Amino acid sequence: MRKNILIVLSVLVLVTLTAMPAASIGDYVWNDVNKNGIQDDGETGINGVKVELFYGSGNCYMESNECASRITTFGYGKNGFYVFEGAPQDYLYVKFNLPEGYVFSPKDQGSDDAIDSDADLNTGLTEVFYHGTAGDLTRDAGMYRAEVAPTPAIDITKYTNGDDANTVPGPSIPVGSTVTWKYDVVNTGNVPLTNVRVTDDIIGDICTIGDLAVGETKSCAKTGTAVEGQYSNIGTVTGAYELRMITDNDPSNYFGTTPSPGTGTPGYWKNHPEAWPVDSIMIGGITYTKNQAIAIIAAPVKGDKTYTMFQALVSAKLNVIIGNPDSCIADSITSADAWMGNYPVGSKVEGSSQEWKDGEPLYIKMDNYNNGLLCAQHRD
Ligand SMILES: [Ca+2]
Ligand SMILES: [Ca+2]
Ligand SMILES: [Ca+2]
Ligand SMILES: [Ca+2]
Repeated sequence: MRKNILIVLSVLVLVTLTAMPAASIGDYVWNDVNKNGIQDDGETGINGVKVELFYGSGNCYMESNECASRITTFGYGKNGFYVFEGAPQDYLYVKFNLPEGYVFSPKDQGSDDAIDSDADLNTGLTEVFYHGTAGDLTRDAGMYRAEVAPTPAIDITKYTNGDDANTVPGPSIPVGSTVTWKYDVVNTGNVPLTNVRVTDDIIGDICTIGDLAVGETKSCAKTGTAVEGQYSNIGTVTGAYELRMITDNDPSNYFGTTPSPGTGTPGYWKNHPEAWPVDSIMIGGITYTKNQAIAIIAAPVKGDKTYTMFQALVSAKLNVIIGNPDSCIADSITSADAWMGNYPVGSKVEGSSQEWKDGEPLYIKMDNYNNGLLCAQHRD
């Protein structure tokens, strides 16, 4: 009950107020701006607060088979109003449910129960009181917005070509192509920040953002040219709240790759002598000139598998020499070289022989490699 109720009553709501049923319990939840627990002039009601009524036993007061509750609203000339009409004559208490972000005012301040707060600071419960026939509109709750401690915080996410890429190796990027680093900065605290700027441990200054409001995001970007191998850099943001400095950092990575030239088959190496990276090649411990090797590749096989193995091995070796990855084929090349050491070109190994049973798996592996089916793509 507000202390200026008489003024209100006399001016506006005489008729409605006097119509309030007897034996009502109410009636007010207010914004106690000065936090003193007293309903002062100028302090206004808070609508939308849930209020419940209980018996002293702890059982709720029932209406229509449900626990009775009210939501504070405008009524009888004021906001923050609630009333339980026709409440029972019994020992009762009221529960005020604190809205998010509010705290209760101190209870039972001063000597006038009509203008104080009655909610327990922790539970929101009034004390148990006996409710007679007269009604009781002194069951009020003061509350105010809780002060939140300033918590400056900032977050940076750094991307390489759109990839957060926090762990190595990160995306593969062809050497010489453009790399774009993006730095997203968010004010994740509850206070605005000043002097926000972004640097990079490799590139240096990235940008000056300046002021950054709570929840605001700003982005900066920088471009460069991809270099070979593993590249890692870390973006760092700094900002200030009053005299406090805050910072965050985030890495990203890429791996600069040189595109492999692609593999060729025996047919390719036979028809493109200009593409050979060497003038001679050693097969099975014997050195062949380029022309000799091409002549052997071109020669009819006539059922002699040594020619088949020779073609595949020369091609595989050339494909590795020109820069194709060899992790999948190096062992097979070594074994095929040893096989050719035992069975040189022209030694007439037949397809049905044990020798070819030993050699054929090596041949198949190299043939797949030369056709771009293993760890290197075909040159086409
Ligand atoms: Ca007050
Ligand atoms: Ca009181
Ligand atoms: Ca009161
Ligand atoms: Ca990152």
